[in-house]
Amino acid sequence: MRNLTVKSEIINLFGSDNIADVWIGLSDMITEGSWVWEDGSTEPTDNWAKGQPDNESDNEHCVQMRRHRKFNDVNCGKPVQFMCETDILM
Ligand SMILES: [Ca+2]
Ligand SMILES: [Ca+2]
Repeated sequence: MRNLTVKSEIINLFGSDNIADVWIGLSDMITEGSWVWEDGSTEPTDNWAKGQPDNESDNEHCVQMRRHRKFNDVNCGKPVQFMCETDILM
């Protein structure tokens, strides 16, 4: 995610009430509590669902977006939908 504007647009696009549980490419696998996007950026997010991230059972290091565009850390092995980032060629 290259900037907050793009990130917000993606969240708005995928965060409808009809789409839930989508991987967003954010994790704290390297250092617990230090959230890093797939592109290596560390832009903070305030989209956490209430009580999240909770690192339940000390085993939640990947972030999914739930309904209403709220984020939750979950086990990285959980099978959910995902989104990809790509450059636009013009
Ligand atoms: Ca974690
Ligand atoms: Ca959680």
